[in-house]
Amino acid sequence: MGFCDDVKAAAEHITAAHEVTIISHIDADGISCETILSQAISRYGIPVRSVFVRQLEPLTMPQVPSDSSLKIFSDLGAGQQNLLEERKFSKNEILIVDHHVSQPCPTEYEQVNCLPYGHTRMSAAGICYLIAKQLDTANIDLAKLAVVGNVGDMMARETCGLVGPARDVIVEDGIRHRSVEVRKKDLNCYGTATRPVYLSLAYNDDPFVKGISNNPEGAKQFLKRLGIVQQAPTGRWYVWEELSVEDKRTIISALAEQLIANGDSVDRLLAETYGFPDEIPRTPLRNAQEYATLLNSCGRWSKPALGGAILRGDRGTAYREAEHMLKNHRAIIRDLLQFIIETGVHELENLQYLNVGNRYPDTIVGIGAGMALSKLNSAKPILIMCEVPEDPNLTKISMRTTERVVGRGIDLQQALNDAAKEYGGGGGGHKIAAGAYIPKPAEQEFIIRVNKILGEQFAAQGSDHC
Ligand SMILES: [Mn+2]
Repeated sequence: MGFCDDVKAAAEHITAAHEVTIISHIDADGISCETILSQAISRYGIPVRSVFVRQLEPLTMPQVPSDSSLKIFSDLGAGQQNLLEERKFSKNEILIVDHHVSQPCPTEYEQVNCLPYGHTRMSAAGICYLIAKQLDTANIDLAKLAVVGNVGDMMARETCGLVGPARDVIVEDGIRHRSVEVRKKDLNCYGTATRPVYLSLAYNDDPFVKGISNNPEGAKQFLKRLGIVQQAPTGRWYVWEELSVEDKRTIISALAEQLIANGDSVDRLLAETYGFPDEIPRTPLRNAQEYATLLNSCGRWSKPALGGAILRGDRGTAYREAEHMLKNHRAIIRDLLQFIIETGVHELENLQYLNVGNRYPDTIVGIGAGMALSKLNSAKPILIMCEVPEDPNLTKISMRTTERVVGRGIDLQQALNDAAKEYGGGGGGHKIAAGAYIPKPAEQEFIIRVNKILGEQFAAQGSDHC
């Protein structure tokens, strides 16, 4: 059986159901999964309802109903099949659509997972889309949502663009449907639809351009020297997507020259990016990255269904509420960032760490850690601890690092997973960003353990890191 056979089998499983419950994750990928599946299934004429969980764990399992519906787990489930078994779910009432590592389980639940087939750069929303297309080729309008989910899960990050089936099938479908626009060799930069150009450049540190990254005034002067008109006659700042092709080219060439002059690599300067021409200009809905941030902020503030409403096309109340939430999300992250910088981190040989206690919601601590990294010693991964509101005995760990450090052999997912296991906790994520839950009393020992594992990873690669 190949991956396509699994997709077909999943579609057949769905069409045989009289009712479906979708259990999905609350991040951009999970929210996209839920909307894609629920749209495709209800279009097929099967009643469907959805439940969002921040993680599938004993605490959240009661949200999964015990009824006769087919329960589809999307963007989660592969690694938690033991929980399904404990609940005594039978094989035919479960379908798992996931892209995380699967856990062996005596009951062989039906699963569509791209990982065993070597598709490591496709998110769960990508698989959901393939199933939706199998149900009806008219579901091609959902390709755009799958692009948002994939980009939201950082599937385009390391390779500066989507690759594999996410690119060859999903993006191509989006282009054909005219709802996705591919910009080859675009600037690899965030905020191209909403931020003044100089801020987009200044907030970008991948690649890090001396004098521009982390330096808004430097970025503004850089553009001025190039003769770029940065403001409209009204005083409003132009965003990247509004600039002419010539202006964009001028800026990209000058950035390349700057990198080369500093002896830095230009490898990550350009990326393939995905725009949505049917959305209103200068809104976060105009490109996959910013759209995903909007969805993530909905999820992180416990309103995943609001993100779903936007994916379904609500540009009225839901969109206004989400925009408001995004603003709030950013303000709190800025505050967290400030807190991290002001408080300072403790440095060990291979990592730097900080405990923020209960000051910030555990759902945003990882983002703050990632942003703080560029203002700290980015050669050392950062580890942030915080309290878990639902369980005072647990500590949530979030770790972030950079592409450069990943290139030196660091795998945070592996490090946290290995260390957390020793304390009866669990971890997950990616090489560049990972998280784990551990018992609170083990905090200090745990950090020392992670520091040691990271040292081994650096050594295995033979790199002299810091
Ligand atoms: Mn995912």
